[in-house]
Amino acid sequence: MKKFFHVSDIGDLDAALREAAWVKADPFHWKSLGTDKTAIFIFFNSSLRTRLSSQKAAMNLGMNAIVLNVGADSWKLETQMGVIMDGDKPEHLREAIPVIGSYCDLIGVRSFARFEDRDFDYQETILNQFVEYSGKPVISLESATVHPCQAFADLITIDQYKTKPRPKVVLTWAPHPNPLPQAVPNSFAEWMNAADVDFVITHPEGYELDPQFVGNARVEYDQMKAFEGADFIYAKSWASYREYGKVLSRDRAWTVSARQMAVTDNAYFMHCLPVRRNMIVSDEVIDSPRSLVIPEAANRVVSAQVVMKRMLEAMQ
Ligand code: AN0
Ligand code: CP
Repeated sequence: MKKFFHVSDIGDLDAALREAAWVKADPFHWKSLGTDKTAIFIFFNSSLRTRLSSQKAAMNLGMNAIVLNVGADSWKLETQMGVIMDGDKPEHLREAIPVIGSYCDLIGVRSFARFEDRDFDYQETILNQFVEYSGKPVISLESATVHPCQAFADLITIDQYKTKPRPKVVLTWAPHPNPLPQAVPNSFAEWMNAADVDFVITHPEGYELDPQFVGNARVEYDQMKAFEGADFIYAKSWASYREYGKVLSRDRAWTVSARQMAVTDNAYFMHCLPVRRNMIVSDEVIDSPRSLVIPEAANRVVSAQVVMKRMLEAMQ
């Protein structure tokens, strides 16, 4: 595996889920795989789970893990090609990437959508430069359009808690004061479309995701209707794709509460975190025994470890 962006990069999902169960049961089994290998994790944006779970997964595999917060710990990096560098950024990605590549065996990068130019974001301009110039395998730790380590952890969680062979899974938009990236819902949709689940997406008009991620999923604009009989509710806020980067609604009727959960089939509640309580989800729902947010976050170590394990195996 030279890069991990999309569900197609992991291959057969049943095999990936079997491997995840094995990694979860015996995390230190592959401790010698990473001996004398180094992972570097580059963060252009804040993180709690991704940086800690990536480091933990690398350590479980016996690797050395180095984290760099761009700007805070390093020079500010210019990312646009062909610019006159007379501003506040002393170094260009074009040099920084091969330098980083020369110090490690695999690279993880967090670089959120900027919402300035949809094409720049949707072409994954930054991450693709890492792929092109580092010479090392690259993992998206949430890039402009995808968050595959999250979606894989979400699938592992659903697989772990499902009580039906084909559960109903609903992705619902929820309100938030700020415009948030589409990476989490894009990847969740991509992975659910590839998995054996009955998948429904619900959001207000104007929040349609990029069709390449929606695929054949059912889109239902009536949130209560979408929730009927659901086994898993996955909440997330995102900014508009059509009116790129805009917040079109802050309607708190979309906040997931006991009212909507009542029409589900006693559904589990999921969210990738960080979550704003009583904006995305009511205290009552997130604090209920049906909330999976903590085990879901714990599975981030498992998904990251399966991905890095496969990358290390390919180097042998
Ligand atoms: C980010 C997002 O919505 O993409 C990270 C989520 C994992 N969330 C925030 O910026 C609050
Ligand atoms: N879910 C997730 O990626 O969280 P962080 O932004 O804290 O890494």
